[in-house]
Amino acid sequence: MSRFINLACAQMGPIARTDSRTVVVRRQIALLREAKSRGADFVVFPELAFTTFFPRWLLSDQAEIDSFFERDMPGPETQPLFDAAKDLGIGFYIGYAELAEEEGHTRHFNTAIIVDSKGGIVGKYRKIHLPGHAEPVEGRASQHLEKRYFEPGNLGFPVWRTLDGIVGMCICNDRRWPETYRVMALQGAELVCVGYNTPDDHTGVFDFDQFTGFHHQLSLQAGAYQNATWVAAAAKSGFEEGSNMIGLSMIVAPSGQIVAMASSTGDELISARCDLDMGTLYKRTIFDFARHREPSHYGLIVERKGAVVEV
Ligand code: CDV
Repeated sequence: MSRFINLACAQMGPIARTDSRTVVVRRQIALLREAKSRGADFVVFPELAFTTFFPRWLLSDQAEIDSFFERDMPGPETQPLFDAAKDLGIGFYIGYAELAEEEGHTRHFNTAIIVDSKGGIVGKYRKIHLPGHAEPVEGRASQHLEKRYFEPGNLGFPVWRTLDGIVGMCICNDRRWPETYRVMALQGAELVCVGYNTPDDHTGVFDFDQFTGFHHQLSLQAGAYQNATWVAAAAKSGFEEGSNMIGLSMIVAPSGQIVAMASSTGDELISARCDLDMGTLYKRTIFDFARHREPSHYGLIVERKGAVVEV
């Protein structure tokens, strides 16, 4: 059995602080058009794709902070992206900073959505694993203040029936955590979409930072293989406002193999013809969760070793 989709990742080069959303959306539409010319059904855009990666700065003026957030999706400046996708008949995943009025107060989330080929929002995910700090770390040349600007997502890791398959979402740092993929895989995920912004000095410790590209690849390839799912990952990359952001956007098969990878750190489209049924093979054999997983035993093993982990 085969269920092919033509999948693309639209890596985006740097976005300057002064770039308007109109300018950014124009670049995204150019990438969508290229995707169409390659026959793509679906395009994955990066995390926080409409603005520069503002959590690198310590900002205290709430109005300035909120200027990086979207109150409506689509809004007046982002609507042209939805219109273009609908005209081209292509669906997409995109990340943005979401300002929501919920439970009687204003809330800030790092969010991603799936939009179908008719321009309708199919699903929303809010980033759960927020890296970095709420306050600047003394002595660090660069900061990562996501914990200051966002609260952890409150929507879990759902999956959606779309693209003739089962699709899930995560955002950037989520891709390093095994539970991200496993929670979606337990719901049958066949494709996990991820947008990211990864500076090449994200720990501030060279011994770790020198492996930034490797750890990114390792996380995606292990996540795909161990969960029998395709993974499509799109970077915001290049030298953005003083920060070097890795590229390496890639599409990984359920075998763990990279089937497409970006070679630049600018706007670049990568694509691959992906058989969603490839994961089915793994799900029926080595990763048949129902037959081989032993969750009722995991707790016993942890207890016997005297670990402090509660399961
Ligand atoms: N935007 C991110 O979540 N970035 C993190 C860095 C800061 C560690 C990442 O995991 O790539």
